[in-house]
Amino acid sequence: MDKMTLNDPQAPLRGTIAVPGDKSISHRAVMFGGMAKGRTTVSGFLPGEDCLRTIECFRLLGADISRTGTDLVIDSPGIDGWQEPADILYTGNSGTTTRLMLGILAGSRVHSVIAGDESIARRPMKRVTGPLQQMGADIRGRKGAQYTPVSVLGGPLRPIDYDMPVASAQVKSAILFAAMRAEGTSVIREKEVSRDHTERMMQNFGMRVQAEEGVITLQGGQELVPVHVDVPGDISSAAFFLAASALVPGSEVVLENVGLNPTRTGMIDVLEAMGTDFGVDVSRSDDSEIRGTVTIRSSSLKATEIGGDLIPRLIDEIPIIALLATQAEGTTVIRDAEELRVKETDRIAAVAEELGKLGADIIPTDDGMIINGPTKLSGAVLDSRGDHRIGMMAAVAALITDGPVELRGPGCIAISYPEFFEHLNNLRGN
Ligand code: SPQ
Repeated sequence: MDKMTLNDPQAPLRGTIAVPGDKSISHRAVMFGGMAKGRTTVSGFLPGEDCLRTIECFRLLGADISRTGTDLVIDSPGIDGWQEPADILYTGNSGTTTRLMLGILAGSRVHSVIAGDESIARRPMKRVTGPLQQMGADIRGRKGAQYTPVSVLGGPLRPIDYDMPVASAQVKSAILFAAMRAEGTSVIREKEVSRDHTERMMQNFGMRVQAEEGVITLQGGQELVPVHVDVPGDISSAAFFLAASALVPGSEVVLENVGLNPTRTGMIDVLEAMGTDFGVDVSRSDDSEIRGTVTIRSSSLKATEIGGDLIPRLIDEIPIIALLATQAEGTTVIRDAEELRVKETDRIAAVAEELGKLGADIIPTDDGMIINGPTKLSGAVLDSRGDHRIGMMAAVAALITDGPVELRGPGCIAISYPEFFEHLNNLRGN
């Protein structure tokens, strides 16, 4: 499916959906299960393309992984029992798989080569390979291991004391995985706290890790004890329906099982600042990941300012927040978000150009954008640019245009949300 036409704008969204599993947590569940010796089980796994790539990598390393829908059973010989992969570890479009695997493989006993698609080949890897090399990792790759393909010869590692130059959970997690295998204590300092699913899952798998005010301390050489992981729904996927329901008059949507980890809930803060009509009901906080139900109704919106330590808490939601801002009264300013330029696409350029085709008034800046609203949006031909979040932003934008939108390249949405169009149709009564 390389294009589709999105018709019938303005039809309200009504009903309840269970949000699919969190992508970040699904990757990590497979990674921890693949490293731990014995049987790990997972429920609520996201069978999106990126997470399926992670499963394939661990199969090549010798883990036996069976999947029934969103349930996984992982039987692993443990990291010290892995086999040398007979093929390249292909990570597709997944930055999380690529970067976290580098940290895991650095302290393993196998030689491997990692490569992904043309988007991954453009994304910066030195932010991970640099600190891993400081730990003694034998990593080589294109342009001094700045870009994939990268080869990793696993071996003994030194601990590290590292000040993170960028707020990135992928960099932090890759270093933490390597630090698990190093002899001694590693310390990582974050300027702004990024998502902490790796630290939480380390504790679930029986490890001791200290994380306080952006300083993470980990003693290497600890054993992982396999457990059951119940993955909550992905707030980054929920974000598209939160926005759709806020935008289309007459809508009321209930989103169940939404992960509400405080390092991920920046979107909720923005919905509040913009004056949307929503409620959050925490249903479970008895395990390490909080989850709950979010109900949201169509609302009039006001502009807001987004920057600083809020950015890592909503980095993947900025495209859909930008769409909300086009319908808000006033000028919304997004700053400190230069990381958007090195995602699956340059998301600052993609948002400004694609929404601009509909008539939105968005001025891109080096580290964000300035959005003047409200503006009337008209139908046009939009391109996902192979980026799932841009594709979903375009599909939600099509709900409020005054004519049909043709979306080129909708297939990439399956990277993080395979049931997106099914859920959208259900909520619109189709
Ligand atoms: O895996 P990938 O492609 O990097 O996914 C994205 C996304 O939009 O789904 C980013 F493009 O999410 C990242 C997120 O931006 C997932 C992630 C994680 O699971 O650790 C952390 C964030 O990236 P970063 O670079 O800030 O660490």
